[in-house]
Amino acid sequence: MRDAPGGRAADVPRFVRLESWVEHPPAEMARRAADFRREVARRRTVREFSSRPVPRGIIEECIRAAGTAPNGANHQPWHFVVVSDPEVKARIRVAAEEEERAFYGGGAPQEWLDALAALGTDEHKPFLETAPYLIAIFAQRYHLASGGHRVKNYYVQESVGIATGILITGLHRAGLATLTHTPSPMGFLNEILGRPANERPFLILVAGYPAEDARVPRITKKPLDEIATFL
Ligand code: IYR
Repeated sequence: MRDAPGGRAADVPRFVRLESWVEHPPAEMARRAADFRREVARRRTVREFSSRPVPRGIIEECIRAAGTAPNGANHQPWHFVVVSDPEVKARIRVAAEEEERAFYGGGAPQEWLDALAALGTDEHKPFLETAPYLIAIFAQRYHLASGGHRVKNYYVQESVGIATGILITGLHRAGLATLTHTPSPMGFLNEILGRPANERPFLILVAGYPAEDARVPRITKKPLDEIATFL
């Protein structure tokens, strides 16, 4: 039997009933929205990690959740490489710190460095070795169809960004801290992790427990009336 587009067998119906939908009464919706807001508002980006191990199943489950993200044409243009091997983490640290030395040592415009001053970041990235997991997220600009020809992906940055947001939120909800780390350029990740040319590194998500004495910058989030307009 020939497969229809999307891997669907030709005699399988194109649409199915929306069976997964769950409706909540308005009061319950309000409670759930507020609970969620409180839960995500507790999330802080952490830069000091503990080396305490984390069961791999938690990471797997959160990546499964990320893989449900809405995305362009349902091509699911992402790949997650989960690194726990200390040798691979060490190689990533060496390569990332090399880029960061160039960035902080004169590559970045002064305006950018001034903007980062409040976060206290510098070229030293020990968390790349300390944290139990580095999740390298790749965005697939195109993929190869079964015949070997290139098929373009759509809204790749948006799709991978949304999936990454779900991943971060899932890890937080499970009880893990994360850090979005973006050394620039990140081409070294393709080489170290053996990823193909159609994949661009999107970011490294560092995941684990915070160090016991972890500190975070004193920052605030904008209030609703600054970030939203209701017409
Ligand atoms: N990639 C660098 C610099 C950096 C840039 C931004 I924008 C940040 O919000 C934080 C850091 C680093 O990781 O230090």
